[in-house]
Amino acid sequence: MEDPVLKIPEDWESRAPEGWEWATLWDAVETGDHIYADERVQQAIDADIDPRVILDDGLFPGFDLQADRFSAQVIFIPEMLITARAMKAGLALIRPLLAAMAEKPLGTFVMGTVLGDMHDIGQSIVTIMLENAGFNVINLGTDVHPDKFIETAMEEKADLVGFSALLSTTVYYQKVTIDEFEKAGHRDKVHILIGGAPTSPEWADECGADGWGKDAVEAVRLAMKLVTEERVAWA
Ligand code: B12
Repeated sequence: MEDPVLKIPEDWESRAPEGWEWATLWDAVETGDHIYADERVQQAIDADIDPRVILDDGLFPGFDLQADRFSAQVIFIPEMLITARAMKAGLALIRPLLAAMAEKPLGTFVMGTVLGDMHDIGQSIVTIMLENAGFNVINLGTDVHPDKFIETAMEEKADLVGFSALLSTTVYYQKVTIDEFEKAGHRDKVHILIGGAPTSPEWADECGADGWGKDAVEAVRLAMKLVTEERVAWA
């Protein structure tokens, strides 16, 4: 199988101070060196580089390279896991900065990856972007049971909930979780968004979600629109 190549973002040189280099961070994410990834992201923050640029130009190239290799079965779970760990080290530093840029609380969003699914990079990025847009996000992590989504939505009087799924075997739990909200009598109290690579607008309709986001930008756009739409209030 052909080995995928590093995709360098367009205009990346002009989005960082002169003389700045990203190649060592690309290598660190690619090889899973989370200690260096953490150090280099901190240096980028200290150099006043916009956190969104750090994400796109600094972290994604090495991650995408490995993700393509994983899909092409050039690398396997252990290598992908250490790359994900390095990516998450960088995300953890960026998250509070983007959240601090938010202007006002727009609403409460409960986010998680559905039951049986351990993929969390995509939903973490959606979380970061929602926080940056002004949402208070409670992220329940991965492998989240429908009851946990319902319990948290109730406790937090959530405006929106989001279910991420990356496996064709776990997208089914997006529907199960929506059905559970219905059975519990809470479906009309929250707007429900779904996302993840194997999902689609058609699936969102079929499983009874209020919207589907192909990426974090779309997720934010939808959340901002839906939060203004009427719902039954939590008791
Ligand atoms: C990283 C990864 C892993 C890592 C996960 C680490 C982690 N902490 O997340 C590890 C190594 C653990 C892993 C394990 C497995 N994986 Co995996 N994995 C991937 C990989 C390479 C990248 C996924 C990713 O992070 N993408 C990057 C993010 C940014 O994109 P995203 O998740 O799509 O999210 C964006 C949008 O979808 C959207 N979005 C996401 N969530 C939400 C939620 C809402 C509400 C909204 C609105 C939007 C939204 O916005 C996000 C940001 O833009 C993909 C292949 C690929 N290239 O995508 C395979 C892939 C998903 N895995 C796959 C498989 C098969 C597995 C395993 C079953 C492998 C195995 N044999 O055990 C296990 C399953 C474990 C489990 N039970 O979950 C398959 C799934 C095939 C399928 N259709 O079912 C894929 C497609 C690879 C492949 N081609 O074979 N995996």
